[in-house]
Amino acid sequence: MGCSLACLCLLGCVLYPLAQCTVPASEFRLEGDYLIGGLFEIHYEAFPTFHGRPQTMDCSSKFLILSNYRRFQLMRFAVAEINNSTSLLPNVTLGYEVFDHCTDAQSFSDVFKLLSVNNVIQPWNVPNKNVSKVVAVLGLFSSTSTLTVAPLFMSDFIPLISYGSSSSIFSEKAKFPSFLRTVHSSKKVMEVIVKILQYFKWHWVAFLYSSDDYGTDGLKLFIEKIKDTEICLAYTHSLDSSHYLSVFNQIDAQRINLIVVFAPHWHAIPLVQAAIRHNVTGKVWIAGEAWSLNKELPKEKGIKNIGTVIGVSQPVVTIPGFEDFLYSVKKGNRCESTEQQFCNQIYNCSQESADILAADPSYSFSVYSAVYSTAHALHNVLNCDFGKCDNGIPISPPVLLAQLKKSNFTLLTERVQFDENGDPRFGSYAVLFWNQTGDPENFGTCCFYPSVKIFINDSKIQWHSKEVPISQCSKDCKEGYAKRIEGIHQCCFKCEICPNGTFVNRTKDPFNCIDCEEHQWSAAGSTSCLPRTVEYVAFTDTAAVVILVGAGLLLALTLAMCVLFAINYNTPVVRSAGGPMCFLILGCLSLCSISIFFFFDKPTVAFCVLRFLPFVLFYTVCLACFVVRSFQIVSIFKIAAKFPQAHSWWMKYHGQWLVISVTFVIQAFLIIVSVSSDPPSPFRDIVSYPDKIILGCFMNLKTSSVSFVLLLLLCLLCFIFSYMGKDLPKNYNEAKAITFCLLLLILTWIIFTTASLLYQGKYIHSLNALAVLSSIYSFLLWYFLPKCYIIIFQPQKNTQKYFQGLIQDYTKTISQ
Ligand SMILES: *[C@@H]1O[C@H](CO)[C@@H](O)[C@H](O)[C@H]1NC(C)=O
Ligand SMILES: *[C@@H]1O[C@H](CO)[C@@H](O)[C@H](O)[C@H]1NC(C)=O
Ligand SMILES: *[C@@H]1O[C@H](CO)[C@@H](O)[C@H](O)[C@H]1NC(C)=O
Ligand SMILES: *[C@@H]1O[C@H](CO)[C@@H](O)[C@H](O)[C@H]1NC(C)=O
Ligand SMILES: *[C@@H]1O[C@H](CO)[C@@H](O)[C@H](O)[C@H]1NC(C)=O
Ligand SMILES: *[C@@H]1O[C@H](CO)[C@@H](O)[C@H](O)[C@H]1NC(C)=O
Ligand SMILES: *[C@@H]1O[C@H](CO)[C@@H](O)[C@H](O)[C@H]1NC(C)=O
Ligand SMILES: *[C@@H]1O[C@H](CO)[C@@H](O)[C@H](O)[C@H]1NC(C)=O
Ligand SMILES: *[C@@H]1O[C@H](CO)[C@@H](O)[C@H](O)[C@H]1NC(C)=O
Ligand SMILES: *[C@@H]1O[C@H](CO)[C@@H](O)[C@H](O)[C@H]1NC(C)=O
Ligand SMILES: CC(=O)N[C@H]1CO[C@H](CO)[C@@H](O)[C@@H]1O
Repeated sequence: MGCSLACLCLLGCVLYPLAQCTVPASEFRLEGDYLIGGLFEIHYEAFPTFHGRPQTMDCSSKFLILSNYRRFQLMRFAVAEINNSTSLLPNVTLGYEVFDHCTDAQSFSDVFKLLSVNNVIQPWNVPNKNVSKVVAVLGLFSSTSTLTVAPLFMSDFIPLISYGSSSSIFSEKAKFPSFLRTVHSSKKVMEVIVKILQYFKWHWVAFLYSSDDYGTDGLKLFIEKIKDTEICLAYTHSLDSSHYLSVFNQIDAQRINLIVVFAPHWHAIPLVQAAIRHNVTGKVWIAGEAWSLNKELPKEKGIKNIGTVIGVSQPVVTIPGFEDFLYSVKKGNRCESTEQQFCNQIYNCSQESADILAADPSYSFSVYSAVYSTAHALHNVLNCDFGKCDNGIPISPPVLLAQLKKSNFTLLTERVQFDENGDPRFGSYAVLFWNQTGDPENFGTCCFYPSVKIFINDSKIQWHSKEVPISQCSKDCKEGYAKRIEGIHQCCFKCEICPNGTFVNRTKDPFNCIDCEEHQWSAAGSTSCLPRTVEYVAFTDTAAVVILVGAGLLLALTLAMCVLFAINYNTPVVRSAGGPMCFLILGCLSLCSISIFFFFDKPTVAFCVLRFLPFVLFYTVCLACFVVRSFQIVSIFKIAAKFPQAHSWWMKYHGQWLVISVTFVIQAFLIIVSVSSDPPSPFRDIVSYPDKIILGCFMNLKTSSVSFVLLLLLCLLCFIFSYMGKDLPKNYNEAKAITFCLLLLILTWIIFTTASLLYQGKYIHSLNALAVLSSIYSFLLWYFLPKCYIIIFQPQKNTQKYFQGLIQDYTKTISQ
């Protein structure tokens, strides 16, 4: 019986009309034309216990959070200031109705009180429905509490202005249409934290969070923000259990030096105290704004051992007049007796004003601006102008909400505005550390508008390790080394040197060695590619000049020989040398030399064609001439005697010219076919030297090989006929000279081929030109020059008689 009575009593406290709660002197209430509802977690049950039956919350017995009480006083101060003001809401008194909301999900009496009119909660569609005097509600601090009560206000579009719930979910206007806040979303805070981590190059990070909506949202956002950065989340753990030792052990085992603690202070403080107790040393702690401005923790004994604490917070704003207000309020304060209060509007006022002032000052401006936003919106709805308002008109919540969203006024130094999600479009963050004296000291700021920018001056900061601590899984690679990931984290890697021909750009992609482009090269371990030098032999090069002079001399020599031969055309030496054929050979040799001029400078298609075409074509003719010459010599002395018919046929049909012409036509045809099917083309040799590109010509050996086979065939025939005539009379023994020339020719090309196998530099093309030149010279010097010598210096040997004598000698030896 007693029990059920007690239960009824408690229930009554929740639901019963709350007449006896109106105690005028209470801090929690102020009568006014319009009321602002307030929900403050002055007391808080951080670790709820299990109840076997329904119970009302008696908040005053819970853990007192002085910083929240300070915020509550700040709201009262703001309202008093607005009431005092003659420009803002003139002749309108603003009141408030505040409740202590000390649990996340168990206390709703305060919410119902705010929603009800005359202690009745009215359905939406009642006609002439009585409008509540509560125009907007300020609250709450914790994201979880806000999440549980917000839907009740959202259904009627009653503006709910939070000064502390930063969970990102509240930006979703589809779910929270009448929610606004004067604190930045955790999204922004995470951005700041990640910027700090990046600034100090801390890449190996532990993230400890509270398992409530604030912490889990923070974790989600953190993972999202570090996705495209070099930061690795090495370890995460929620803080609801108190097995801190195992958490610290794991963090130590993974050699993590950086711990982000994203939790309300009632979770963070026990953690840090445990860290001190368990001798955790040498860490960098990143404090979210929920505990970075805590007053007691930085003064705790042994806090310096745990390392350096860095925090983010809204800048501490001194609200002018607040201190005086607090002292004046507390001086005249009589502590009301408990019986007179409505539940959860009790505060055991044993605290001194100084203690309250010294409490964590964070979120001051949030509370202050929230009250002022409401006042300004009300001001606009009531058409306040020239010192008076349309006083007394009922305010419909959606109208006020619309004005709230349009807020645009200056408060202290900030211009207060909201973005389309009801998030603040003002304010900044301060980056601070806990200094030697246990005070938070700023060393950076972070601006949000138009984009997140961080300014850090770390010269002030005193690190526990004297220099900037590092938190990395693997040491950063040296320049030119690429990271090879080991395991699942991109922060753990081996360093591998990038081989030559590749480079690594650590800012762009530290994991891959990227191949240099074709026209570039790099040594092993490079960070960029260097352009290759393009090499070719210019006309001005010494080698080119020497060879070109040689070619010029050759032409002059050929011309001189032609003239000499023409003058002595009818002498036996010239006739034995071939007579008219001499001029053909000399002509062809000079035409061959055209090729030489195209082995220099940058090759073009024309150059490549001309390098090869004149030489092959006209050298074929030369060789054909020599074949014919040596054949004729042999045939005169050997075949004519045995096969007189064949000889006369040969003479009759000008067999020699026929052979030469046919060879010429065949070679010309072969060359035309090969050039037209796949013309020789300029070619950049990028293989032979890593740092050079050699310009040359590419010749398709498949199609042009027939031409060369023909040349070889002619050489071979030449050899055969020369060999057959090796014992002929001395003056007619051109065969020996031809053989020598051929040997020289073959030797030249063997030397060239060997050289080109060993050396691929730019001078290989000069060598090629030299080989061509030498091929031409070999005939000129060893075949024609001796004849010139005889013509000029031994005219006695250049007589019919002398020749006949030799032939007679020969016939004698044969017949012997
Ligand atoms: C309100 O005005 C009175 C008298 O002008 C002054 O004493 C009081 O400090 C003011 N209160 C605030 C909060 O400004
Ligand atoms: C102030 O409001 C009251 C009623 O709320 C009204 O009687 C009084 O005339 C108003 N004073 C001015 C200056 O508007
Ligand atoms: C509004 O309040 C008055 C008394 O304050 C009451 O008589 C009336 O019934 C209420 N209207 C509604 C719709 O609840
Ligand atoms: C911490 O260190 C102190 C002395 O440095 C030692 O007395 C204490 O036992 C240590 N505590 C733990 C939990 O290791
Ligand atoms: C207020 O708190 C003090 C100690 O902090 C305690 O002794 C006192 O009983 C409390 N009073 C009430 C009414 O709870
Ligand atoms: C806010 O007010 C200022 C000054 O009154 C004005 O310049 C600015 O355009 C306003 N901004 C918006 C978004 O209305
Ligand atoms: C710590 O910071 C406070 C406030 O920023 C400053 O007044 C104090 O001089 C600093 N202490 C040291 C040792 O730098
Ligand atoms: C950083 O702060 C130091 C003093 O703490 C000051 O001397 C220095 O000029 C500052 N550097 C910048 C870039 O602001
Ligand atoms: C580049 O590396 C390859 C393979 O290791 C090696 O054969 C070559 O000599 C190197 N070139 C240079 C220029 O170091
Ligand atoms: C690396 O990449 C970045 C971004 O693309 C570029 O700005 C930088 O110049 C590159 N560094 C080198 C050495 O190529
Ligand atoms: C002008 C006016 O009404 N000022 C009142 C504002 O509210 C405070 C109480 O918080 C009163 O003391 C002022 O008289």
